[in-house]
Amino acid sequence: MQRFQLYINGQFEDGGGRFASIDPATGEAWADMPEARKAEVDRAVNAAEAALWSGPWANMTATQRGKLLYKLADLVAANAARLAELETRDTGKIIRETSSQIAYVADYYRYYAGLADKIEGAYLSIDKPDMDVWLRREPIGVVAAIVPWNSQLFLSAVKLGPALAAGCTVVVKASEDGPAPLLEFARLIHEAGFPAGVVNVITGFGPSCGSALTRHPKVAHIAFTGGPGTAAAVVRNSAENLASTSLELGGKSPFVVFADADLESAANAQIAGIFAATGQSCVAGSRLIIEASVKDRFLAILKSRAEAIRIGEPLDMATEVGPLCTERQRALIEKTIDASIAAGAKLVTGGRKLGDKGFYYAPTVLDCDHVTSPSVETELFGPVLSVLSFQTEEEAVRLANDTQFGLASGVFTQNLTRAHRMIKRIRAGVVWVNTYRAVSPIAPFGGFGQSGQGREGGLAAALDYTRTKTVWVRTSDDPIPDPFVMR
Ligand code: TXE
Repeated sequence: MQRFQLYINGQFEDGGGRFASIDPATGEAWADMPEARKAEVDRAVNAAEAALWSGPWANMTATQRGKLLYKLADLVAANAARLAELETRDTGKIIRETSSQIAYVADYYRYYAGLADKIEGAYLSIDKPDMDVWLRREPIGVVAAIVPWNSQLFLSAVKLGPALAAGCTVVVKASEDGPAPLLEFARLIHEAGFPAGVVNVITGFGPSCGSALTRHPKVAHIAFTGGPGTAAAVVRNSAENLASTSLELGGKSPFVVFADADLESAANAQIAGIFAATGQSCVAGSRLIIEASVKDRFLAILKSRAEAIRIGEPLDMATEVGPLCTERQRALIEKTIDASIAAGAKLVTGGRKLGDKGFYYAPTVLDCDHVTSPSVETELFGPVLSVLSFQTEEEAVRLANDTQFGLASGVFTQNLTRAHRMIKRIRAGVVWVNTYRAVSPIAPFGGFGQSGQGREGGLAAALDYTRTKTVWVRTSDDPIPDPFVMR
């Protein structure tokens, strides 16, 4: 079995325990993982705290920090194929997706490398004579970055990039499900020459490792991606250290198609929107809201596309949909689909486990019109599309917003004024019009409601990793008068 290590204070080590990582394509253990427990979390946070205040990182210019980030970006690009293979092996995300996504991760580091020396303070026109007052922007402190199993290199880059650009130090916790790519990425941090303690990469279980990290008194900010239930625990933990939090929590994103849309094009976007990453994507367009007059036509296209998808070995470049990452996830999907069918939802296609090994589930389309289906409400994080239809624009808006989540949304129409009305009325952090799933380091990303708070990506994200220090300098040489003498 391949063996991985933690990275704490510039050293690779075995951790307080070990656990086996499962290959989702076979259901069998393939790698031996290190487990960080409270002692390792303590050492990682202490190392990050020490590196923040003294030593080479604390004394580096922002431009030098940027150069290290550029070097890291180059190393990610050079090692993308190897990292992609590890992610595919450990999480089941197909190789054609991990290869392109990890190559793009390098661009996220480049974007924040360039930003490092463009984070500015401010000079204030203060209302008092003989005073210079300005704001310094300083790193917020030690950051705990916690990621789930899907896209660990990408989801850590949107935290590490801005945090390091801002001068913070970081403890990254990889998910216990599929930590291989992130643990391997630590070798690139080391090779790039980041001083010891600036980036620590650990993995372990939520109740022990995650909990110790999020309540650690030296953690100043927690950047979390995961499920809403865990996010609530993280926020409760942060009541102990008063760390600030940013939360990216997935969704149940509406994919709204009007009858005037280019249906072929919208169907391609919908297929990618729900079946890419086997549906294990926070922006999955998992609720199709289709104008009733074109519903049958659109579902016929989706059915034939879904049934033609090549399902197979995730490491095979020809595979289009792979397994789910965990049996736990597949069990949740099965249970919810059974309950939805019992409630009256109709299977258009899929709705069953595939194969006798690994965690495969067929791409599934469920017609949930006029039914209270659990599949419409629950984030399934799998290849399951629930379909609802509407007669009027008003109804489309109501259905789109009928969710506790609010991360992403898609609107397909050729009517310009309607597109603008929908953009304004949909309650979600991202609206894609006649496209879906586009992301960029330049564009902020994040949700409303149960989809979380805070934004990742873009310039503002780097500022979120800073805090201001207000500086008052008296510029007069006159002595300060005795405060107790009346004038
Ligand atoms: O995520 P968890 P799970 C949704 C999706 C999925 C559900 C549960 O619907 O079905 O969440 O997934 C760490 N303190 N998303 O259970 O538990 C954990 O070790 C601190 C949406 O796998 O949220 C892991 O590193 N940390 C989402 C990370 O939190 C704790 C992506 C995420 O795990 C902790 C993933 C604790 N008490 C799931 N408990 C998206 N936004 O894309 C666990 N963790």
